[in-house]
Amino acid sequence: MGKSREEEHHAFLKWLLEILEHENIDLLIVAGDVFDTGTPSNYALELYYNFLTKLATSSCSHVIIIAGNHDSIATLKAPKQLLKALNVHVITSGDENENEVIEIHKGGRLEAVVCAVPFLRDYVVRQSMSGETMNDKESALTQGIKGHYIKVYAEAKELCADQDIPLIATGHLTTVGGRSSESERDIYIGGTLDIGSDFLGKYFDYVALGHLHINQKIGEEHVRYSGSPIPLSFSESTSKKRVNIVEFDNKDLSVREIDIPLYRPLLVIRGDLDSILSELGQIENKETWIEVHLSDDNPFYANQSIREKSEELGLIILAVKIDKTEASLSRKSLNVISLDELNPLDVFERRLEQDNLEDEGLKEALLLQFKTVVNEVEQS
Ligand SMILES: [Mn+2]
Repeated sequence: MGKSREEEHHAFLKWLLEILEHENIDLLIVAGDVFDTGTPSNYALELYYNFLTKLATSSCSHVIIIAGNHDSIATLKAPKQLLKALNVHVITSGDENENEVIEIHKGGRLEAVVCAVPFLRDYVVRQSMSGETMNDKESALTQGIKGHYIKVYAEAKELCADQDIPLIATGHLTTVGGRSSESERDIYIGGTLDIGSDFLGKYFDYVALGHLHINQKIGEEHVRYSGSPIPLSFSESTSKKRVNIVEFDNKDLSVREIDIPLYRPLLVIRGDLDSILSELGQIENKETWIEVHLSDDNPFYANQSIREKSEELGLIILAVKIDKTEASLSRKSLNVISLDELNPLDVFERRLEQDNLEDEGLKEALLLQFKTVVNEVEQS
């Protein structure tokens, strides 16, 4: 929506450094989607490197960063060797040439082994599809990903030998039972993953997951998403952002969720014109970013009044959306408010709608094709 999140990123990383010091953290895991785009801006790159440099001189002596579906492999990979000198392990693709099994030493002793599995792209999944332990009913995708985890688990197990140390895994995927916030992208096209805590949880003592934006545990205490550090859409405006602090006493685990201070609130308000105007009048924090969901008989007039009122009050409204039922009634007067609110898939769906296609199968095939193309563009 044309707004920078730079201040929020700064505030979060500053807070995170303090927490890492204060809690005496040995290992920081970042479970993917370091950047939102394959070509991050200069300020974002600078922030990333500055943060890692500061970490190198802190008490947190190990960092593991995996690539998510939004990250460009090339961008993360370029400084990989350099960062390794700072004890920062960056795992980008998980292909045959990349070692994902990382030993965590402290005071000369092996303290833990991490299977740092990144978002597995199609070509990597295909490499592990010949897994022998799978049953025929599972999709090839699920089989490939499970096969990959079993392979790294076996490697890690060998490193542990008979030592009683924690085995940790990472992952960047949607697991069965995970709650999404509607702003995450479908990452595997044309296939639903059948991977849950029963699978991941049985191999590993802790599983640090990324991709879903909501902090949550999946089925078991030791399979968790950290969630995103800042709300990434208005649908996340009421969910608390957190980091997970995981403590091991040999293999005994305890997890604490720590709230990340909210630098800039997001707020969704709903209703007709009168109720929205009165709610706007009560907003105290002028830094709040606001999204309005309008249900009003005269949305065009209401939209204008809301914009004028917010200007008068010095408030920042990022979007006024017409509630769906109202939208269909008033399609002629106010079709789409702003292209900023739509993602490419929304635009394509709207275009499809105009054609009134009767063949549902054709419609689905077109959608699937479109998603595949978008995915290819985003991953290139
Ligand atoms: Mn992701």
